[in-house]
Amino acid sequence: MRGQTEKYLLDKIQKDGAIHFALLDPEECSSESAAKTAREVESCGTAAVMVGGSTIVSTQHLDAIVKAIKKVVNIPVILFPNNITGISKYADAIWFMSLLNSSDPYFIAGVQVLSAPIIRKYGLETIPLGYVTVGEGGTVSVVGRACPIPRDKPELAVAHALAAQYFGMRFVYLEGGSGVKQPVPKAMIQMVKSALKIPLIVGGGIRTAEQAKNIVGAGADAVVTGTITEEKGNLKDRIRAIAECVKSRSAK
Ligand code: 1GP
Repeated sequence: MRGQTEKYLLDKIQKDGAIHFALLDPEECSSESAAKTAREVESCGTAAVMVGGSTIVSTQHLDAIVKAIKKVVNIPVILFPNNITGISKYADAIWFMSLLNSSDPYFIAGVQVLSAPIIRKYGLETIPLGYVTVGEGGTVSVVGRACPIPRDKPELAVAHALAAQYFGMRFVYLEGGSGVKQPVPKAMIQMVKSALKIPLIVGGGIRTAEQAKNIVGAGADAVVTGTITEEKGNLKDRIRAIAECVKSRSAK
């Protein structure tokens, strides 16, 4: 049962070759700045806004941010929750995600069990996602008690991604970690993509159009950028360049 947002994402991947997601961390923005950024990224061709972060945030603040974004954009707002506090009834959908390389059952299935009745109550669309951290792994690996896949062990990333697919998850996300120095390696993306039949999302440490081009060239169906939306400078130009590179899949 695919919902409207998931169908939109799949159609867009089909039509554009690959898509860009802008990730907003509720802890790093106000409702006003989130709405402004969302409007800017939408005008640059970004497919959807993801809202979430690795550390604690108040659900009240999250609600205010999602509502403010929804008021000004037409693209979907998809929750990217770190915990049960990452759920807002005002979003279009939620990545129903399991951190597959966590050593803590809470992050693999526990928080999902706690969240399920709330998600049902809110009528949120769920998009099942296998989430795997790689390399430096970032804050998410510490918080989620994950053992990140070493950069030179692509076969382990393939094993995790295949497990996600065999579980019936409909997307896989290879996460380098927010703000890391190096994005997920090209060879790992290539190997995972060639084994998978479901769309592959890659994020973490992507700051330039050139990097985004390499990532989609290696086979990613979607690229996530977060940190650059928090930086000073011309966001529109940077996001437009990334979104255009992603769309053209010119490096493939
Ligand atoms: C983090 O993959 C995302 O969950 C985005 O990473 O902040 O480095 O863009 P950046």
